[in-house]
Amino acid sequence: MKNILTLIVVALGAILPATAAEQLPLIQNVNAYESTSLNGKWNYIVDVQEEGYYDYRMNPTRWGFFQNAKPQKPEDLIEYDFDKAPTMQIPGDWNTQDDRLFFYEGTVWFKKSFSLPPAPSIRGGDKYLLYFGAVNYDCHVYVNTRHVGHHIGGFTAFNYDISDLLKDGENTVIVKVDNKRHAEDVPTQIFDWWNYGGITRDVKLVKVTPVYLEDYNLQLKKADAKAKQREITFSAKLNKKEAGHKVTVFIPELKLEQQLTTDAEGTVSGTLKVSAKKLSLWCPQNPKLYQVKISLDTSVISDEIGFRTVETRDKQILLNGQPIFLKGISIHNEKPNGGGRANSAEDARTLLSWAKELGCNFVRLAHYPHHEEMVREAEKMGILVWSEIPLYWTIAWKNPKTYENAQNQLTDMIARDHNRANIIIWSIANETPHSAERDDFLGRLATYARTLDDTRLISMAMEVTGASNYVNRLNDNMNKYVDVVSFNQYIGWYRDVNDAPKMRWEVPYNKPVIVSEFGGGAKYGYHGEKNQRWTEEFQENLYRENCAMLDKIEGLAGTTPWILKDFRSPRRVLNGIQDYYNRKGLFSDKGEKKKAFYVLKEWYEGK
Ligand code: GCB
Repeated sequence: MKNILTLIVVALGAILPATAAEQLPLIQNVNAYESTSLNGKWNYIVDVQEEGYYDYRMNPTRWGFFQNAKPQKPEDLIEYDFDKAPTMQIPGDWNTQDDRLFFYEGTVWFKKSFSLPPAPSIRGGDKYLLYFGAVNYDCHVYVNTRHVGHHIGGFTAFNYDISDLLKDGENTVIVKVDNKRHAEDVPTQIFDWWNYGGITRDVKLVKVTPVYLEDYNLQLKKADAKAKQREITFSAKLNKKEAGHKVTVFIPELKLEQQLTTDAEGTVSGTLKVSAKKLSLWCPQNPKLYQVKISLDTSVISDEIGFRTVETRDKQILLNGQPIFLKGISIHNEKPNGGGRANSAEDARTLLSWAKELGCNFVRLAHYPHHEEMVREAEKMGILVWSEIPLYWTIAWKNPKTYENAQNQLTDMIARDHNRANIIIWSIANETPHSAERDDFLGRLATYARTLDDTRLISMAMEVTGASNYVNRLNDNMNKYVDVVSFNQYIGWYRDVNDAPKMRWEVPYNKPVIVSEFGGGAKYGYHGEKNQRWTEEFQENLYRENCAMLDKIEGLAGTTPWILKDFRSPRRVLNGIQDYYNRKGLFSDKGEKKKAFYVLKEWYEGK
């Protein structure tokens, strides 16, 4: 019997590439570690029929492209060669780097070779994590021909321990990336943004000690306005369940320090007490970040962390105990000039400086987690953030795998950013059609989100369905799960703008309200009467009417109009006007301001 089993295992092993490494929970604050960047030119092979993965009977082939094979003898037949393949810049989407791939949705293989400096340290006991900021959508990762892991989800970071696969001299990473859309995926088959494929965020090899800080969390506890003393909770978790490691948290500027020792779970938790007078709270007018040093045994990492509280009171959102109106704008993670995935701090600074110019203190990073730099730069600039997962429109509510996928993406979004003071809202969905299955799915997700983070607010972009005449009454069973009731509305675009003054909005829940979208399209430089669709004047008038209408909503705590900049969408096909851009931006795709920009700016100045 044992022999038969062994035979089966060996036979399977010959067909399927065995996974040789482990996907680990995401390391907190990856930038704090010594690392080798694997950004730059990667060779790529477009593989329309997945020839490099399946054999001609559609079974995974052991001779796949991950073998990076080379002919050994003159007669050898190998029908691919990464070293002769073209290169593209990583991070980067493939759609804007190769004209042939503009509309392409399918599989592309990528290859990068690197040497480790200095190779002997591999044997010195350090661990090496292969980290990807994001790969859209489904990828298989191979190191030196061995399968390292399979990751699903286009906007979240992940890392593998590849220490045992590295060798002296040249090492090779090969990634099979597939961005085909499927009904059971998150997002699903249709969505109003470009399905940019590829390795769209940074790739690096991160050096860590065998036992390292997998996660840590610092949060300011809510307190009474008159409290003389404030408390910062601190917790941390090692990658190993080992007791007896020394963890110290130190905030030099506040002269706060606490030494802790890990328990059998490899975790620590403590509380730092600081006088309220000494602590400068993070807020848009004062985006104060403190240097925080965390040491584990003999190694130290550092982070910049802000302290603030966020909560709701009836229909108000309170930041540091004070009501705040969220003057926001929605943003896609696209380059400021033209299309293409944004993937640098510079892109982030440009987009966010436009939001600042508009008078914003808040941005909705739609419709998926953005590049980490977007959040970090916003935090430095004093801009609050709504962060969301791509649970958009008609999700396969009954499919357990879809739920698992959504939950994983939510976990990874929160794992990366839970120490960012500027993130105040986790959003779990956008414009989802009502049904019992949807309520069950989203209810579970919201409850789960709270178990991961009970310090922030939970919301989702709802819709007002079944408006009768001019009365729009929000009716969504998800109201009990969210802290903030948000909804999208398009009076003036999908409904007559002249209805705006007559509209009444009723939100029958004692919770703050955010209008998470409103807007309409205009082509920059196209002028006409205010009733002429696609003109800047049409959009300008639409904004005027909407701002006046929104002022009448009871409990309005903020807005994030749709959208900062024109963005690529395959659904927007009108020649001469849209040309595959959704034109609802206040800035054109080239960064030119449309007239409506000034209407919103003026409205925000009065708030
Ligand atoms: C919406 C969606 C957003 C679209 C927008 C539009 O409601 O949430 O993703 O791009 O409408 O332009 O229609």
